[in-house]
Amino acid sequence: MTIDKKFLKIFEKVSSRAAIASYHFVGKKDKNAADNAAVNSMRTELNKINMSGEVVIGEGELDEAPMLYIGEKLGTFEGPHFDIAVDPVEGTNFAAYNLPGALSVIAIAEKSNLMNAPETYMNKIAIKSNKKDIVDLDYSIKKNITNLADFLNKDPDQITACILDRPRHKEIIDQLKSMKVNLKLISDGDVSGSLFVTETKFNVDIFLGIGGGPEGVLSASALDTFDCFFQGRFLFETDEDKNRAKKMGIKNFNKKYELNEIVSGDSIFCATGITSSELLSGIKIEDDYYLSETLITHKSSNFKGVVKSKQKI
Ligand code: VTB
Repeated sequence: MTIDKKFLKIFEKVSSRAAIASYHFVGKKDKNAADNAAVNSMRTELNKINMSGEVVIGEGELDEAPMLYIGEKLGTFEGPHFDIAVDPVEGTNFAAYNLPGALSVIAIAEKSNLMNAPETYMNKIAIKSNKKDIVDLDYSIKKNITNLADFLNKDPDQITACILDRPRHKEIIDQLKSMKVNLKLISDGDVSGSLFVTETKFNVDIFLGIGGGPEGVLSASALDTFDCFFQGRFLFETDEDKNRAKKMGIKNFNKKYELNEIVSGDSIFCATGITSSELLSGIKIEDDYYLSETLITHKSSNFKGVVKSKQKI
């Protein structure tokens, strides 16, 4: 089974309308308002679609009663069954402070093909080649960089690594520095961090480090059509984390997930720029229209491209 191509346009609309909704709060120093607007819009648009959708990555779990909670059913219930992962505003700080890189993100897979992930941290690693054994979460930083440099026919000082700028990454960053690897430190937004490995023009050879688990599932979906390598391992720190994970069907807390264990079968991924970045232009207004740019991928048709859209204000 594959996901019909007609859904590309349909989900592009969901993503771009959420970005437009959030755009109204860009620079207003209110992360929650920017997020709520996008969440509301995504939910309304998703409920119009002829599908039986279920949120597997969303704004939280049922007991927290958010909209787009994990397990929420969406759509008209007429049409294909989909798993849905959303991050209505990836980089809420970016939106609130009008900084580059805020995105509205949605990923779709056929029912039971997208990982239901708890809201814990995930250790991640991604490169452009889908060849195994070049990099691995179980290798040392030194081995990963040396292998990658050999594979790319470069020296380590010609490699660029993207990583969230966090104190927890001090050791990794120190090791990268000692190998003279170039760093691209990001303050938020590790879905974008992963997407930087997809094209040489972004000049990032490897994305690594610990970020959100839900963002890890979205990153794997983002890379699915690009034939990239992605691995993730959840970090369960508390018993509560472990209990939540158990409820979601996770038995081995130390398991390393390969990209195709996180997302399998056919998939669609859409990310629309809210504020501009190297990846995508943000929302703009021209005459009476909102202009948006959405990165869309579709695994079965091997479609990947940035689609511009124009919607009447
Ligand atoms: C990342 C990043 C997000 O949170 O997952 C990060 O993608 C991880 O959490 O944009 P910490 O901030 O606790 O490190 C964000 O930066 C914000 O949700």
